[in-house]
Amino acid sequence: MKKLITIERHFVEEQKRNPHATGELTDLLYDVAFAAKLVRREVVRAGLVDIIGMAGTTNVQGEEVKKLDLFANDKIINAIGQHGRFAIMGSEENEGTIVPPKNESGKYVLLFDPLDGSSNIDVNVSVGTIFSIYRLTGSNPQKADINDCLQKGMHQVAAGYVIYGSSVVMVYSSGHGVHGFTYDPTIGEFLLSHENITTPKNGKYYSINEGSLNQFHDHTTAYINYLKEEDKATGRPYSTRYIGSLVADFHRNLLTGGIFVYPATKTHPDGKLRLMYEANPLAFICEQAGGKATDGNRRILDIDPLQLHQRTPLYIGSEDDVLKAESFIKNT
Ligand code: P6P
Repeated sequence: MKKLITIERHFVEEQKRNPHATGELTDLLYDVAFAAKLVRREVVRAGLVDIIGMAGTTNVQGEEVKKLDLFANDKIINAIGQHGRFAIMGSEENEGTIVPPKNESGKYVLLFDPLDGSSNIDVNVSVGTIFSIYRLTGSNPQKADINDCLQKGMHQVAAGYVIYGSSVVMVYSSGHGVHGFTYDPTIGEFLLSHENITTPKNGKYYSINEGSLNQFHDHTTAYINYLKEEDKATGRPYSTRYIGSLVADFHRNLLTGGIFVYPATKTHPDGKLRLMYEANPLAFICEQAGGKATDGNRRILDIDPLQLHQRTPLYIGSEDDVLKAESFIKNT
C-alpha cells in the first residue's frame, strides 16, 4: 500500500531537505493549506447554501462579485493573517494592499486570487485559488508596503493553486519540484497524490477563447490555424480544450501537456490575466515542472511589475508548444 503523506508532512520533509530552512516557509504553507480547507468547505456546498449569486458589489476589476469570491477572500485574509507570518498581502478582490490583522514579525508577502473562474460557480465548473509567496524586500515588517508586492516572479519562494473540481487538489512548489495533493474529506487532509509533476515537452491540447477571433492579431490566428492542420509527425491537429477557468485549463495541460494562451488582442492590448497573482504563480509552477511561460516575448518570471493588478498576455504550458506559438509572433 502506498504511503499516505499529508501535505503538512510533505512541507516538513521539504524543509529537512533544505539545510538553510528555518521552518518559516513550512508555517506559511500550513496557513495556506488550512485556508484552502476552509474555502473548499463552502465551494463544494455552494449549491446548497445561500452563498450563490451576485453579492451586488463589484471588485476592483469592475466585475460583479459573487458571494463565494467575497467569502474566499475574507477566509484567506483572516485565516492566514491571524498568525502574523505575512507582513502584507495583495488580492484580486482588493484595490490596495492588505496589512493582516496581526502583523508583528511577518517576513513574507502573500499575493492571491481567492477564487479564479468564479463566473463558473453557478454552473458547477471547476474554480480555483491561486497563491504566490515572496520574502519582504526590507527587514522591518512594520514598513512593508506595495513595493514588497511588486517583485519579479523569479523571486517567489513558493507558489501554487487549489482546484475545486471533481476532486479538490492543491498543487505547490517551493522551488524543489511540483507536488499535488488530493483532499480526502473522510479525514480532512490533503494527501500526496501527484509527486514531482513534470509536464510533457509538447502536448495535444490548446486552450484559447476562439470566440475572440475577430479581436486576435494575425499571428494568433495563424498559430491557431497551424494547430488545426493535419500533420501526424507533429501530432496535429491538436484538440481544443477551453473551460474558461484558468486553474482548470492550466492543471489539465500541466498533467497531459498542451498550451494555454490568453494573448494580447485588439481590445485587450495587455491581455486579460493578471501578472502578480495569476501568471507569476502559474509560471513558477510551470517552469518547476519543466514547462515554459512567457508573454509571447518575455519570460513571465522576468517581468518587472509596475502595478499590483497589471495584466499580461500569457503563453503557458509545454515548452515546445510555447516556443512554436512565439515563432508565429516573430514571423507573422
Ligand atoms: P474569457 C475567469 O474569469 C478568468 O479570469 C480565467 O479564469 C479564465 O481563464 C479567463 O478569465 C477566461 O476569460 O475572456 O475567455 O472568458
